[in-house]
Amino acid sequence: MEKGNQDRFFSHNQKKIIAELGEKKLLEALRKMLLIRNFEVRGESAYLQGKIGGFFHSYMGQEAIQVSAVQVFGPKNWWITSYRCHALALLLGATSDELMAELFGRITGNAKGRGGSMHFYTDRMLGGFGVVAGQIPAATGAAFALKYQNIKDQAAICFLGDGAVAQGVFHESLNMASLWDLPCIFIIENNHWGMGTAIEKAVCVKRLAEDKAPSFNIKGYTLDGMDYFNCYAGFKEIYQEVIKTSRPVLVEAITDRFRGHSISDPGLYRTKEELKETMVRGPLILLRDALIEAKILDEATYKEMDKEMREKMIASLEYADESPWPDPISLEEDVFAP
Ligand SMILES: Cc1ncc(C[n+]2csc(CCOP(=O)(O)OP(=O)(O)O)c2C)c(N)n1
Repeated sequence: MEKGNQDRFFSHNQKKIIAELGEKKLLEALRKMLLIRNFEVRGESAYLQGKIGGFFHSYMGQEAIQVSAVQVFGPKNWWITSYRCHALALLLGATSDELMAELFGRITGNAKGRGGSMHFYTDRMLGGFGVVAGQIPAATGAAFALKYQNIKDQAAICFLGDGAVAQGVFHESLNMASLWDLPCIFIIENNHWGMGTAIEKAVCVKRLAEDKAPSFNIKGYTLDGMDYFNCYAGFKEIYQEVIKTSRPVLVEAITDRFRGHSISDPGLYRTKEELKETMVRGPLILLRDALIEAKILDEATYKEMDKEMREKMIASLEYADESPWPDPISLEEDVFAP
């Protein structure tokens, strides 16, 4: 499949970013990626053992985007994403214990075991959304609230999949955000597939941000979503601009998911070779190799970091497994119905 758009990537200077960030922050970024990767791997295996029910959408392969975004923008903004929400919750301070317990449906879970995989949240994350594109107007509302309250050093950051771009509410929200000068950063994580539908069959333009943005009179950017450094550089410029101008922007981060749409998707619409090709250029490998080359990391330290995260996740699995189930008597609590 033609991936296109590479010629449009934001230009960045990796050496400059390495010097600017320094060893501590770079290793922290790698650690966060390993945290996410290990959470997904362990969650997936628990699912396959029948410990987890419902949906499970893995973020594996897309880690560079949200890791760099949270690092650049800082947690103190409004954040929102789709059902593919495990990583963002981890990055915004939810513990792997509470998230794993949520997947297990336990009372100690992030949403008391009621939400499951698609509905993680934190005090700054307005949720994972199960309805495709449902988070876009909510993010626009959060940006409106910032403007209304005259809060000038924050933005609303909205992640969405490429499949959400064809929804009407995407267009209504971006039109309104532009008309009203709302500080909203809309980030399309283009992993090329909406379930089993290729993006080329769903959206009529090639560059999702750069082709669409002019119709809303806003700026559009294309980032290499596999490359932490490219995302970091792009997000840095974008954030400064949004805070300065209070104008929305549209970003496309081109990436790949390493798993099917959800855990029950065998992914028959793409070949094993295609997947292998994309996995050798995965975000973890790219960042690991760059840090090794810069002499910030060695292979042994990387393995140690990975092991540390694996053990953390095994402890979270035990925590979840030993946690009590919600009492059925509480079933109607926190349910809002007219
Ligand atoms: C309004 C709506 N229509 C259809 C669905 C079923 N559905 C769930 S995920 C999905 C694909 C979305 O793909 P994309 O936006 O690219 O996100 P990705 O899963 O790739 O992260 C669809 C069609 C839904 N949840 N909501």
